[in-house]
Amino acid sequence: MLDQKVADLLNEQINKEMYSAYLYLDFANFYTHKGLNGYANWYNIQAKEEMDHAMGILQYLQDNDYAVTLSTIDKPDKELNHLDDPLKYGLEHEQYVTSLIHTIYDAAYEVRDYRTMKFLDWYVSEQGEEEKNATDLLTQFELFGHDPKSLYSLNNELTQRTYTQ
Ligand code: OFO
Repeated sequence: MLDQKVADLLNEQINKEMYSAYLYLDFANFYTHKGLNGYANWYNIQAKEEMDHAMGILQYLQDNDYAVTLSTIDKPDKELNHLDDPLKYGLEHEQYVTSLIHTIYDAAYEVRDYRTMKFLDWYVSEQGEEEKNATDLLTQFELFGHDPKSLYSLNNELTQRTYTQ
């Protein structure tokens, strides 16, 4: 039986991961309209990964006999004007999600819920990777993105990303 507080936090996290997917779809949509299909591809795949994260938590709660409740997903509220806006917001968002995962981990640790801590280990590592990817995307854009030829190459590189579940 999962601790109520830990389980409730995990349940809320499903919504946060779904929101992340929605936010990244919004970023992909922005880049599609700007003609940058590589950046759009990157964020479309990112959105799918976020859905996977949500489904992983949903499954974990179901496997532990918790009655999941789904709630409204907020509208993505970032105003996107400049080409690097999604990159900046994306990094901020990943840092925020890392703090959410750590809060759940803390709650699990407090009640010695080793099963949930082990389950969350994957999410802790994943957040490390996601923050690194978001930082790299932003750094590369800041270094090269203001020159059209370099932006063309950066965008092309990002078309190569494929989705693996
Ligand atoms: Fe779910 O990893 Fe990003 O937010």
